[in-house]
Amino acid sequence: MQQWFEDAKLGIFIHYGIYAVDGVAESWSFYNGRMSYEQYMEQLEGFTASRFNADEWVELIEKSGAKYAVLTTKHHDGVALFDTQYSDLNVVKSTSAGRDLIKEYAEAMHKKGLRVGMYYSLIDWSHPDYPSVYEGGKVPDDLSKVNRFASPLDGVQDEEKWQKFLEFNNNQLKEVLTNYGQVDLLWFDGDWERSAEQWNLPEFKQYLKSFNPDLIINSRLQGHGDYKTPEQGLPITRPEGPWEFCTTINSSWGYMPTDNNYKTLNQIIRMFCDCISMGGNMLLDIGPREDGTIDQRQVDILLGLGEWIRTHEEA
Ligand code: FUL
Repeated sequence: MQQWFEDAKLGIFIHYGIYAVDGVAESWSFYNGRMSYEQYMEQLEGFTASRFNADEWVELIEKSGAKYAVLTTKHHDGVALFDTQYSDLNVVKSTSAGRDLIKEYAEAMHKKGLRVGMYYSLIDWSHPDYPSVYEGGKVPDDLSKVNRFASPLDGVQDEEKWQKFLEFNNNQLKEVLTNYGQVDLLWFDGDWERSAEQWNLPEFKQYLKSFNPDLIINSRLQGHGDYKTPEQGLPITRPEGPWEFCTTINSSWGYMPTDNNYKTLNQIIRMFCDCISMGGNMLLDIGPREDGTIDQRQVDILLGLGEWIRTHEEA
């Protein structure tokens, strides 16, 4: 494990995407039938990033005391925040934002000397070659019939399509890992829908590391990652090996104005202490609004945590 990660203690997770337009759950809102896929995708029209300023984000990240950040380059909905030649479903081509937000983020992070993390969902519920929920271009009426978390998806998988989908992931990941300067960490998600064999592991991991041998990869890779990623709840006993605990500030990963279930600064500080005293890093999530601004309550938590860290570092 790279020393920088062991020393970091705090990272900021950022779930930014079209789901912030209506303030609904990232990807899951259509997957779970809360809204139709078509309705969900209408949010593309409302996504502007009109006040997105990567330097301001990074200044906040730095002030929080974090040494790295992880930004959603593409969630399970398949909408990329970067300029990808492999799908038009990206904010440059399909929203009025018309900008490569990952480029601006990476540049701003590099300028400040912070470590750059990229979240990438292995599953893509919009991709025609990904036969899960969106098989045949339609969300099935009865979602319970869809094999959601089991793997492999026997009978649903067309081998030729699957190979095409893996190639698509490889191509997009090459873009993420080579178009934006050094990427220090890759944060996968969604591995649960397929087996290690189907994700072509361990070759897939070797492929990723060929772009940067120092690249750190999280554990959501069917056991082939570099560190463990417990989510929303701190482990009771110290996990073996490097690990990182990810958590939301309220109860949502993305921007959800109706979610007022905010943790207090004291609760966040307490979680942070528990986490680092067991040798972990904390990856604290924020969910910016569609225009790129951040709710003041989230800003205040980050600033408060940073102040606490600085005071206690000196003590
Ligand atoms: C989960 C995802 O399904 C959530 O939407 C979120 O991105 C969280 C960090 O990981 O597995």
